[in-house]
Amino acid sequence: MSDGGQRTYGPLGTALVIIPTYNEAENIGLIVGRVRAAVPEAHILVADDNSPDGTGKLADELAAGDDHVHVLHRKGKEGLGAAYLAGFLWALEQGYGVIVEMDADGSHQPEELPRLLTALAGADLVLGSRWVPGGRVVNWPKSREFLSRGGSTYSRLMLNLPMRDVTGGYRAFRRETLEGLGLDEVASAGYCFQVDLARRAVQKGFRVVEVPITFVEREFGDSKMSKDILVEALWRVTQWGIKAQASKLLGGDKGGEKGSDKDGGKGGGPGTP
Ligand SMILES: Nc1nc2c(ncn2[C@@H]2O[C@H](COP(=O)(O)OP(=O)(O)O)[C@@H](O)[C@H]2O)c(=O)[nH]1
Ligand SMILES: [Mg+2]
Repeated sequence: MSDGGQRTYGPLGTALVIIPTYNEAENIGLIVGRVRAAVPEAHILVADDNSPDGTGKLADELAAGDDHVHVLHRKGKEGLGAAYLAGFLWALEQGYGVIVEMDADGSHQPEELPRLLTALAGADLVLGSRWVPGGRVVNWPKSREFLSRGGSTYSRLMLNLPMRDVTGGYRAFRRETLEGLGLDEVASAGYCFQVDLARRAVQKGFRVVEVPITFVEREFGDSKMSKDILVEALWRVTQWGIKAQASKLLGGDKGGEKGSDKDGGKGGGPGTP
């Protein structure tokens, strides 16, 4: 696809912000407008799972009026992970240098994206983090905060990860990082997709940096969090943890899987313990 050399913008190349959507009709116009205003040079890919509320059609209308906006229509609801994987492949094919994950509902504020992109100059993967000093959540029920903090702590301990926010979904990757994660082996469908990518990045020795963000609970539409998604996450994280421990005991590599080809996980960066 030609767009007048935009793909070579900046030292890392043009950024593509991938926004997965399922029934986000009230949010899609707002979020696309905010991204376009906050980071005008970036492109956007809306990855819609054939939302019954017409989000995909609204995204098409936005794309028709703006050559920085693209839409990936998927057949049906297959989970956040599957939508991101399809978006990542599209991004790599199109030659983007930086790939960003962002929710559609305004929880990840586009106005904070320049800080994530700046941090990527010294990192392979930047995590927008709620659980480092300076990070916070706004309007989240205590129960949801407890679940999220618990999920991160459990993942950190089970998988021996250095980062504080393991489950967050506001992230910036260099394309080389995505190329090195082994995406074709990722099976996680729901939110444990984020844990899966984080552990892979650490195993492969990529430099992971956490940048504090303010996560704002959605005003419009409904959360897609469900019991199935939680069960998948708990099950997979536990399995990965047990496998990693077993292979350590049996004298396997540090990360517990093949592919630890670089020199171990480097947390580091702002706020990382
Ligand atoms: N394409 C796609 N997007 C999804 C799916 N599930 C959730 N999303 C999107 O992923 C983002 C995060 O979901 P959300 O419901 O806000 O989760 P929460 O913030 O954890 O409550 C939103 O942009 C959703 O529309 C899915 O199955 N397919
Ligand atoms: Mg949300």
